[in-house]
Amino acid sequence: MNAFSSVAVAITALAVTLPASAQFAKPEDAIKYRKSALFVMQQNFGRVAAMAAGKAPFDAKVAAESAAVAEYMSKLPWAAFGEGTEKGDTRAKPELWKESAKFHEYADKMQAEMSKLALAAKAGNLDGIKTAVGATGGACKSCHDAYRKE
Ligand code: ASC
Repeated sequence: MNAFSSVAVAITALAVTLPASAQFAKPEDAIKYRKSALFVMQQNFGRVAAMAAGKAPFDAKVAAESAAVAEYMSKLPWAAFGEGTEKGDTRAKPELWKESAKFHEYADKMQAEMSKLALAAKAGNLDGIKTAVGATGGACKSCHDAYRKE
């Protein structure tokens, strides 16, 4: 590996691990952070989902931008589900902290589906967007069914 690629790898590692190592001053801040990230993600996903469902006119540029934002936001909530953040203004079930590996599998699955959606939207492919919206929504739902209180 040459000097340039080691620096590139180091920068990439930093960019990838930064959110995961995020620290919060208070548990309330972590809860607010993850809910905020999920809210911004949902608003952007929802805009694309409405187009996929024919409830909003298809605008390829808006879909691509919204899906890109949703994809980025999908990376952020997980660092804020640390120990000590299970109590407070949250609908997360306590099981989430006991089944951390399973929870992170759901989170990874959702991110993977959201990335496919961002790709389809970037390509301006409405059929691809429809498929990816279905898969992404399904990933959201299965985790909610497991770990979110009503
Ligand atoms: C959304 C949203 C969810 C998912 C889920 C899909 O827009 O807020 O929780 O999609 O409803 O089934």
